[in-house]
Amino acid sequence: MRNIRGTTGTLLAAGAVLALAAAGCSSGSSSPGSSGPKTIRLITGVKSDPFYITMTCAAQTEAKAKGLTFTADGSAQWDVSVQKPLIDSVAAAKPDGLLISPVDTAALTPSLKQLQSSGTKIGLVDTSVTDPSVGITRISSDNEKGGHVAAQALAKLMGDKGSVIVISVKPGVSTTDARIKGFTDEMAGHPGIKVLPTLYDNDLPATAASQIQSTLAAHPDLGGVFAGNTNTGQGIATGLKQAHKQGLVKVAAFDAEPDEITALQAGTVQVLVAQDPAAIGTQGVDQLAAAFAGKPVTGQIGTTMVAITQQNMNDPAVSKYFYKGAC
Ligand code: T6T
Repeated sequence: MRNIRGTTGTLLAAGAVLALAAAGCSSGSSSPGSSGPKTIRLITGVKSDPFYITMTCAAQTEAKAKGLTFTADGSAQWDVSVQKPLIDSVAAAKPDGLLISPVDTAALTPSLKQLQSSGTKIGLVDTSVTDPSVGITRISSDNEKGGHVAAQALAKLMGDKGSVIVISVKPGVSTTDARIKGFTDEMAGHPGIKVLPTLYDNDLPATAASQIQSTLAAHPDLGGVFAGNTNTGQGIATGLKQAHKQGLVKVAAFDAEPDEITALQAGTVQVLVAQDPAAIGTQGVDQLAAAFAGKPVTGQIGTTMVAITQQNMNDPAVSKYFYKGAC
């Protein structure tokens, strides 16, 4: 197992039982700073995404342990027009704290700044925004480092030759943009490998499946693919099987949700760069709780990643990083 430690890599077990409703039994405070139990709201990138489900489980568990009222929600898909109304509805509730995975590095910033100026403390979990004035804490994997690791693994699997392509979600997502940067920077050191232009699938597996098949048709020497996240990894695995190229074209994918684990077991995917969404969720709650108590807050927290292969996936120290599709 290779632990890819972040700036302050923290190893925490994944969360337990999921309930996307409020955790606390008492009502939250009516507005930031008022008396009574503090209220934290969580808005994830995509509600059904196992990465965010695992993060929500852990945040819920930590909030309950600290006596905080906790409610989680998330977008139905990776889209600013879907996530912005969620932010607006949270603003109306005036919670003491908001943990959010913004689906864009800039488009949601005005709404978040307005919420912050009304007294809600904001923690950016997983993704972030470009404006440094937003949020009292930013917690995520070292995504650029993860991109480097994926490229190193893929180059080795490809025998340092042939073409490779990156397929990811959409431009303007802080995490996947960083992964692409790390990957392409690393590949620049492998002159025998040609990096094709990056494709974006809008987080739709079916799009990724068709993109990989059209890439195969146009580039017979395609030897490797880097999938920027779970849905992309799923789609690429499907597309390679449909083209009967599974195992022949090597795949490194970010994340470790159930379908990706199945693809790893089947040999359709060779490397998964798993994150620790549970630690991100737990740390998010801890930092807001510290702020509520007037204690020091850590502005930037990097969480652990693990490179998973068929060789180490049955090690409990590795399999504990598998994401939950339903807690
Ligand atoms: O890869 C994770 C997350 O880190 C990223 O920001 C968006 O996609 C995922 O949620 C996986 O689908």
